[in-house]
Amino acid sequence: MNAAARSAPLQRYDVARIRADFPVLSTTVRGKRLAFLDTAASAQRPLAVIEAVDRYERSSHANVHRGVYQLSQKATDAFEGARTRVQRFLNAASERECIFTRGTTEAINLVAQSWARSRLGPGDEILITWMEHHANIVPWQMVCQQTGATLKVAPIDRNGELRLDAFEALLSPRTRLVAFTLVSNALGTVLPAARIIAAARRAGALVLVDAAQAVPHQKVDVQALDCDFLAFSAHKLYGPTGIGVLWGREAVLRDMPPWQGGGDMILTVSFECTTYNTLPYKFEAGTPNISGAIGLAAAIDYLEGLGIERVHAHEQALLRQATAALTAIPGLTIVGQAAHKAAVISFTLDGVHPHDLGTILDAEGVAVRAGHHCAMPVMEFFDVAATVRASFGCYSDEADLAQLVAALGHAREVFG
Ligand code: 7TS
Repeated sequence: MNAAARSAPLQRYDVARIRADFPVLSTTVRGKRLAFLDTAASAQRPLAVIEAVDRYERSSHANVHRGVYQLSQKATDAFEGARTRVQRFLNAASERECIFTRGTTEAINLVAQSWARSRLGPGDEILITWMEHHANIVPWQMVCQQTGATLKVAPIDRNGELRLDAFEALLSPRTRLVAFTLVSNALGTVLPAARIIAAARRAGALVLVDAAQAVPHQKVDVQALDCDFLAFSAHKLYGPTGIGVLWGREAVLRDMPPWQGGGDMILTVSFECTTYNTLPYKFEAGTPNISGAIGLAAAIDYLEGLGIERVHAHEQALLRQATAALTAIPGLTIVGQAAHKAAVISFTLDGVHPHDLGTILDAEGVAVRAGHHCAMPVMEFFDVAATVRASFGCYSDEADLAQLVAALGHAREVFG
């Protein structure tokens, strides 16, 4: 085979072949083809992930870090191999910086309860944006109550963009932490991370990046970003539920107290004095989600095998088509019109409650999310109770979009 022929399959994004990797996509819903447009809530899993977990469960399971016997060593190698895979995925300086958590939510709570709770007090400020998922709001509210620190919120505009001028004006020497989402789950907005982080640094604040909606769509490099913490969940990245990652800069993590006590996070325990384990184990109390970590590593392999840039280009093409098609529907309003968006479209349809619309779409085999998307302040800002949200992934195709548009036409007929 010559070089051109070898590289040929890489040139073409074969969405039909990719769809075949996801067993659920060939199932039907109420006798209709499934148009799965809720990837932002949780992505479907490819066979590569399902089989990696299955292989582990069948042949390699034992508790990790404890056994002297071969099976336990095999499980430990697989688990720690998954950590190394995460380290390369994020371009982290070391595996010690990659902590397994239950997901993004737990990762952010870890930073709130370990870093923030042990350091902040009255007069200190945490700055977030109006676009955050509840997971990047509530843990900060809780720690502000515990410490007397203050939560500040940078406003957005009618397009769903962060108002950078207002954000920068809210920064001051009192700002100890800036926590923001790289991509809004409710609006699709891609935030200007470089500018936000540079401004936070000038103010002397640490930076936490919520990358839950970013890692499936764009290359995320923690060293290039120059942040201090970054969180994501495997299940939005074509991996299993119940597993995610907190990446933290080693020098910062080293000085943080543990937040949960138990097995694995200790070196020695006596009733007089307990000493804590080194990184990353200091933050991983109890038996971890071993099969989840293995599934996550397989999901990273899968996505990188497709090429994140190529997935991104495919999703952006679909987003452009979807934006044009939905804009043409009378009475439909797209909520969130930022210049840079990930493959998420939130919308409302005049005269139809989003929940009713979601139910009608479901009857047509179209799976979308209807609700506040755990971003109630965003709904309040746009003065809507809820939206319908269609979101795309590597396997989404034009047939999904056509099915959505046809179902929306049907909904308009039903509601006159
Ligand atoms: N941050 C963002 C930006 C999110 O989109 C989500 C989940 C989370 C944090 C929390 O992630 P978890 O895995 O810990 O739950 N977002 C959504 C969503 O948009 N629909 O369902 C879950």
